Amino acid sequence: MGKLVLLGAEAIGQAALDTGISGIYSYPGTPSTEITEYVQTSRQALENGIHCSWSANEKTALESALGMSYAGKRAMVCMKHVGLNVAADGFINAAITGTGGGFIVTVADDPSMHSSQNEQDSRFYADFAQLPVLEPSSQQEAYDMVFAGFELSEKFSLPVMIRITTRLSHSRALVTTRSPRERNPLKLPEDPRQFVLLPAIARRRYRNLLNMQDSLQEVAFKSEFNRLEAGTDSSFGIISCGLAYNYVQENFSGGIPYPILKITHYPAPVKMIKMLAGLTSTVLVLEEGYPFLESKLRGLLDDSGLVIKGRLDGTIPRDGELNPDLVAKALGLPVRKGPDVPAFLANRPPSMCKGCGHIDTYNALLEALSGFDPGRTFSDIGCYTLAAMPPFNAINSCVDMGASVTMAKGAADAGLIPSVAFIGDSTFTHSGMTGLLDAVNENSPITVIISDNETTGMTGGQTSSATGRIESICRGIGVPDEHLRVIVPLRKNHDENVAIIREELNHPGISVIISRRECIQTASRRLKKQKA
Ligand SMILES: Cc1ncc(C[n+]2csc(CCOP(=O)(O)OP(=O)(O)O)c2C)c(N)n1
Ligand code: SF4
Repeated sequence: MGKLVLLGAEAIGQAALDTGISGIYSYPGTPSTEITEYVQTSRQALENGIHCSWSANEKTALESALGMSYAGKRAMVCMKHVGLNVAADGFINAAITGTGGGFIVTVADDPSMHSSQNEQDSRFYADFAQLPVLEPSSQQEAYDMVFAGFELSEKFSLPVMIRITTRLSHSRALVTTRSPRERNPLKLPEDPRQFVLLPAIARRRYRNLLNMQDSLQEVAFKSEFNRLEAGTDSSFGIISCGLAYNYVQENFSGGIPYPILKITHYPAPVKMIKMLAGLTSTVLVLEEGYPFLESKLRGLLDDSGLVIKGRLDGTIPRDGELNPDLVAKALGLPVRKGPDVPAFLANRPPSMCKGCGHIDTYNALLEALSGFDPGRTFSDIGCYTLAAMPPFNAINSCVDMGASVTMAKGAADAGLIPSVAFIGDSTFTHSGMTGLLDAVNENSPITVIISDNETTGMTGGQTSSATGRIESICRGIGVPDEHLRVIVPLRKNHDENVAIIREELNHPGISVIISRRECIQTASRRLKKQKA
């Protein structure tokens, strides 16, 4: 036992180590990145040979962790919420195969989209897959839930989701840790065909999953994490999910007067919800993300005469992050005003770093495109997406990772020729490569610019899967040598780079231009390390 001050994300990383994981698999994405970074810099992980390098994307990460679980070992996969869209195929099907060693899928949601393209709520995925979810209300619970999650996973041989959100992931608290547990030995499934989802086996396994649902309900009802507190004033009741419990506590320093049902372990325990409904006539549902539970309750309790308040009736805004002030308003309490935010901390629009290679690449691209009508540059997701802003105004789409290449292809198929895809090296190996194969197979008249800064810059400079191998990957996919060009994005090369890009824009088939210069932030960290 020890005490550590940890971010929520770090508490999960430390707990994963203490519960005896053999591997953590991840693709970076805010607000989940710090879990894996914590493990990567941990002596405990190093000494125990815990696998913790970055995967190419969330799907490969999830499947690798599932393979480790198949082999009997405890494994965790971590990702941001949109990463689960990428990994969804494996996630849903892992609920049907079941697992071997404990298997936790940690997903970090980002309500209010602080650094994301949407604010989807991962609880829906777990509900869809019919899997349990643990949603911590504090850093301590985040730590404890990793232990509980592995126990639950090993008891039912099912994946368990841990859902966190930005605020919990990125805030610190004192966490009491436990003594590390032994790692599991290698152990293969007793039924050698358990993981073979041929229809006859899948049907049997799916019935098995369905048959477990009542027991999962019962376990959630008895869970140490779900609690019904009676309160003294039953004029209304509260259901708080995850972190919202913390926000309610913040509003009542002398104890919560209303009956409150704290739900941090799903499936939401129906018996407890009915018990709360028996205590009051109005229920306020506080949850981070979508009105997941609230919409379920409306179906469940519509004929009970119970008034249900929450995000669906406007008591809480339908979108955006929850906070103590919104909870205070919903409870009819005065909002306590804190000190004003100093001007130097005020929000600043994000922009690319001065001297970044993406800037030189865009400058060359914009000049090369000057003879064409605008509206033909499909971007991907990375630091280079910031070229959507002035003074560049250089890109016309950014939808999901990998979409630049395939959207450029689709637009070219429609007759928008040339179309340009602008993608970073990490995003290219995440999910741009397969789109390039489609474009190569049809020799689509698109120019793909891979702006290779040899790192995953936007999420803090994690290693990129194919550093040093982008040319050979493109060749392997079938990009012809004469249209596979490499440029160095420096001001002194501007004219030469414009000429090369222009040549390839005028080529009526597939071309790839790799624009390579190391991210200056990564370079300066590397040089500092070398000096130390
Ligand atoms: C599915 C998904 N996973 C992760 C992220 C988080 N994310 C945003 S950009 C990015 C990678 C950017 O790397 P790269 O394409 O090399 O560009 P750079 O930022 O280095 O310029 C990641 C991991 C995301 N937005 N979507
Ligand atoms: S972090 Fe690196 S890639 Fe991102 S804007 Fe700064 S220099 Fe460019």
